[in-house]
Amino acid sequence: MLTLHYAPGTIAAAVAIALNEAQVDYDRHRIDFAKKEHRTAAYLAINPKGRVPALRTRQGVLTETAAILDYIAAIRPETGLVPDDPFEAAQMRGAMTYLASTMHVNHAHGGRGMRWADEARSWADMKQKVPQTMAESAQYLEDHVMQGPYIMGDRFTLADPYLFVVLTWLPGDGVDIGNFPKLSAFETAMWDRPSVRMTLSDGIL
Ligand SMILES: N[C@@H](CCC(=O)N[C@@H](CS)C(=O)NCC(=O)O)C(=O)O
Repeated sequence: MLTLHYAPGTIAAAVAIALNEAQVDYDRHRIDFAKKEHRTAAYLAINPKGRVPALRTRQGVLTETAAILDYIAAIRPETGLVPDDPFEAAQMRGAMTYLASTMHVNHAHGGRGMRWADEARSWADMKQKVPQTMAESAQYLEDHVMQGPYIMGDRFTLADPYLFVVLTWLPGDGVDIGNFPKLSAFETAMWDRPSVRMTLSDGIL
């Protein structure tokens, strides 16, 4: 049985949605950020980076959202969560890599400034920039990535739960998703998916 280590509202929700989409049963282990459970020796033994998600498998622990999503698609190939065409599969992974390396990092500048600087005034400066960088990322996705209705057009892929969770952060980051019609329609449609509803009722979103 797989075990997902998650904290509510984090990018771990993308993994939960993908597991639900693929109909993979899994155990849920909540990590309480408020109690700094992610910094305890017990959790650092699971993920030395002190982050979520982490997915325990029979072979060991996987970390990094994009890699975990790829694993889920690989153990359930029949769900078709990765496009068959190599070019399209790479386009999908390009979107996921952008979310991981750029947009998630923009978001983290709002509350995790201590990763990059020691002075409180530097954290405040980084936080102030978040509405701009998140809006710029959303505009890039709207104009160049989102084919609609899903990222890869009609086909639901691994990149969709990833993007969806990042979009749920926009209001808190001071960005109005209404300025991005394709992303907005996508987010609305995603809330109706049973996989998303289950993730919400499980308290993971
Ligand atoms: N590159 C990692 C980033 C994971 C990450 O930063 N997760 C955040 C929650 S969204 C976290 O665990 N933050 C805790 C911390 O920074 O202390 C991934 O994509 O899985």
